[in-house]
Amino acid sequence: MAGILPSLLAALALFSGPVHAHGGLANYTVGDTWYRGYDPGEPESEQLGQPWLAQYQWTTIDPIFEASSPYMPCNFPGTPPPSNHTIPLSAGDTLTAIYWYWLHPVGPMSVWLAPCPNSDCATANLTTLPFFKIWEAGLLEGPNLEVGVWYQKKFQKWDGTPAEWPVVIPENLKGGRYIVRHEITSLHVPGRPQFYMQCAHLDVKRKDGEGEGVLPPARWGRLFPGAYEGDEEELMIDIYAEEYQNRTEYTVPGGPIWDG
Ligand SMILES: [Cu+2]
Repeated sequence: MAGILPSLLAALALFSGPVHAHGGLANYTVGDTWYRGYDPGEPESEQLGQPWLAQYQWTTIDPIFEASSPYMPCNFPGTPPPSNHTIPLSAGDTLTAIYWYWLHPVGPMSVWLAPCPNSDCATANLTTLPFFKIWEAGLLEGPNLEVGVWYQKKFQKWDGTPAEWPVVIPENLKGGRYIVRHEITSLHVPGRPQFYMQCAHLDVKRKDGEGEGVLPPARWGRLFPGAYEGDEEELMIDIYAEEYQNRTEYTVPGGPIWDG
């Protein structure tokens, strides 16, 4: 933990202001247990393959700008950890994603899961693997898109404490290995959405006596790229435009959530 905050601060200091300062998912917690993520500010050789690393590699805090990017699934370069490097938890548990100094206030956030074929997450082809959305949040309250309270704004912390994003893994989810994908989309630059995503391996157990659980029907599956057209209004919207000054509703793109 100790090394993560200073390196992120150093990275942020290279940029001129909030508009150009980015970030990402640094750690995960389940209960009191912390799972370190990949740190783009630290040497790759000290991280890839380490037994503690269950997150996919991301080498820059910069966003991906193209919804059609082949790195939309799990960021760039998206190098997977070994399949047996996982964050273990039970269906119904809360997985919390931790960020430091998340600076952007506007845009949707979502969490996705993909079951790993044959439990082998690391060899899965990320761009043909269907993900289903289990959580989403957009604009929580008005007065409009620009200055209203988005979940993204509520989530950010300016005092150096961790920004926590807790999400319940659906209680009825089938046990097994999954790729979990957290995405923050920032919309503060009109017509140029910024996609920030990180992935990790989950090993989902069933609670005693709760049965085998289920997967959502195939129609819930979305591909990355593919889940977004890239030109839909929800991504291209100019939050500062006169025509949206009374708008208090926002639809998170990518289809409905499945919560079991
Ligand atoms: Cu940024």
